[in-house]
Amino acid sequence: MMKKNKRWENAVAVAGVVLSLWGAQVGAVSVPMKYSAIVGDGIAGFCPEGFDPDLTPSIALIQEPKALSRLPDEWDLKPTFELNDGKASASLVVPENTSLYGGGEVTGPLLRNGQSITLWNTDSGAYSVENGSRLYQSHPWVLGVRPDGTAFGVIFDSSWKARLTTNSGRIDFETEGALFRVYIIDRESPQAVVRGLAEMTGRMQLPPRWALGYQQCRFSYAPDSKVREIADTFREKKIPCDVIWMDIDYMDGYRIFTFSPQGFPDPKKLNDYLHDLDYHSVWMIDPGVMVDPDYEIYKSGSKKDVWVKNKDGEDFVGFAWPGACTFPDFTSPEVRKWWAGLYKDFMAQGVDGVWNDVNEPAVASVKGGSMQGTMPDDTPHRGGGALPSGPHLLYHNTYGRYMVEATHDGILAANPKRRPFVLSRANFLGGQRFAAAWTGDNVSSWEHLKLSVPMSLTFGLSGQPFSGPDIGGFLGDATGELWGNWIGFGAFMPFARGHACAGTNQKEPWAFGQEVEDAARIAIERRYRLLPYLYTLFEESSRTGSLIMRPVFFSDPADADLRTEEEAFLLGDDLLVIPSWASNPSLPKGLWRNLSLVNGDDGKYQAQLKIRGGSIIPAGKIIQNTNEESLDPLTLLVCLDENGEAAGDLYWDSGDGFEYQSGDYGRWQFRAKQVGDKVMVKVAKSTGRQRLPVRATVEVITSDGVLRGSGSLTAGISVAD
Ligand code: MIG
Repeated sequence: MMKKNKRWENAVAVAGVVLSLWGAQVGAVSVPMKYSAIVGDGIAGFCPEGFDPDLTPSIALIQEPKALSRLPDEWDLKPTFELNDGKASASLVVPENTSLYGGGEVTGPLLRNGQSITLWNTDSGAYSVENGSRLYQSHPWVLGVRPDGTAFGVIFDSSWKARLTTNSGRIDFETEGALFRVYIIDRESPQAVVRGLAEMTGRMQLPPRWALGYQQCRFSYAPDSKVREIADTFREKKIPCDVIWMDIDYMDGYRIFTFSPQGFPDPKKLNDYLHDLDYHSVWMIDPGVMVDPDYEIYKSGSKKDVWVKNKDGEDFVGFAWPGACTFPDFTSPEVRKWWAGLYKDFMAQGVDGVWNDVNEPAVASVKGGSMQGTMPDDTPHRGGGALPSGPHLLYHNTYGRYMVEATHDGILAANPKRRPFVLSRANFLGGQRFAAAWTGDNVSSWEHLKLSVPMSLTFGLSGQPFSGPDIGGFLGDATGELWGNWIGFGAFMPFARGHACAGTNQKEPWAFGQEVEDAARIAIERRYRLLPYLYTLFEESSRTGSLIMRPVFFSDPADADLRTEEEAFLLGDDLLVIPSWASNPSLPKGLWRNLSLVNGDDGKYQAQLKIRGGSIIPAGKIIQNTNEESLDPLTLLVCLDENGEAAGDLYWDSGDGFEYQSGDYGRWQFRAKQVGDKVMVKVAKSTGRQRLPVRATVEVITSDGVLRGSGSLTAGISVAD
């Protein structure tokens, strides 16, 4: 079970100061390449002499790559390796005028040239919007786009604490640990490189459709009557909403997997209430387990010996919400199994999804101290399975990632016929396979509102397509002006949840008066009308690794003017979102037409939407939640290109479960063509067992208005000009 490995102790020393694996070397020593090879389509692997997988296991990759062929002579992107006082680093010289992106969860600009960040998952509330703030997740990955629009990406396959510097002309990845391997993807476009990253590190799984709806959270809605009141109010006010979130105050003294006897005496009943109103519920679980000899989870974990130990071999005890806590050592497969098993009874209360928080892990070392700290660097982790034992300095950045793998496995085992939904604050490159991401404790400020666009874009460019901010801002009071403007574009982000910290003002859509309430309703209705398009994008992402929210430069990677655009963004390829506050967005060339989805969606808070010439966007009707029938009627929004043609796709299935994997889905390709003064729209191709709804409406968006027609798509719908 437990993989015996003494060598990590050397690695601690590497990480420390004194010893070096390389003898008494001091200063920088270059390390020769041991081998390099093509390991995939346009993907090369590089391994330095002296690399040892027991010191730097590969964690980001879904499997050990296989050498397929020799590296061709014309392959020009080759990293060099170095040891500096025993600490490994890699550098890559990149072509002049390359635009650099990625690095995972970062503040600062979308374009990463001239930026440097430390990869060390950190609880960092009210983080600075300037580059350099430490955040909750680590992605040792850089995307480069050359002037001609061709692109490459670099995976630094190490989870050791590291510094990633993306200067124009040169990328440096300096770790505090042992040697590691590097993978470089070199392909024709940034889109193809991002798909390559997914081939290497895995894809987001298709979420249940309810997770695409609008979601409402607060730290905390408590007691349960407050939760019911919030749920009732959305329905009364006819503001669409799918999910209500339970933050830590539902617990009994912050003991995970328990419910407060006063505030939440009957969680099953509360979940039933929510389900009856067509909501789903997500409940928080933190990693820290209260040291309490009478507490079942603590007793069970102690009996199974699951806790992280300090270097003297005693249970590591740190302070978190419940006070003194022990922490599961998620590097061990046995511990993950134990953790997964805890979800059976929990999910049986009618819980639909799980939110794993403070899993950097955020640990205060002294009672009452701040939560900024974590475990000491030399805290040992036991590993097991494919993982060697190793120090916290190696495993810190993956604590949340192994936690959410176990959570995911647990909720899937508890409800094998439903798709798991997990949201995690901490994670690591590749962790998109197990959990969605939100951008942590932002602030109700204009700076944070603006930052949320490049943050989510960068998440996507780093392999995590399913992300979003706390809409409206978490910390501090929000004004109606801010909240209205935030929901105006936040409604188009992959993960759309409003949240607020304890002690701040109420931040529900109706908390700021009628004008903002009406604006919020319209913004959220627009999201729900786009559900067929959004779901199609999620399905494509789960299959190919493509992005949902995309940077504007994806529309033309060779257009230098678009490389820094971080106000406007794309949803898929066909919809451009220009937030109300965008001051001077660089927009793609070509034909884009204004798109209206809901009456009154041209108000001051609303993002401007534009549909791409040549595209067909499938839309549904306004619904209050995703349990409702969306596709009857289906609306095809058509914008013809210069040749009078357009095309688009729709994917649809039951919205949960796995039947879609055995053919219970529908995928349709639509084509539109102008013939004389008529536009003919029809299904060009379909696969899967599901049938299209009988009724469909076509809206052709032209320079002088919208032309409408309806009928059956299988027969074809003709719209007269
Ligand atoms: O120490 O659970 O980022 O979303 O509301 C703070 C309470 C703990 C941090 C999360 C935030 C959540 C809060 N949590």
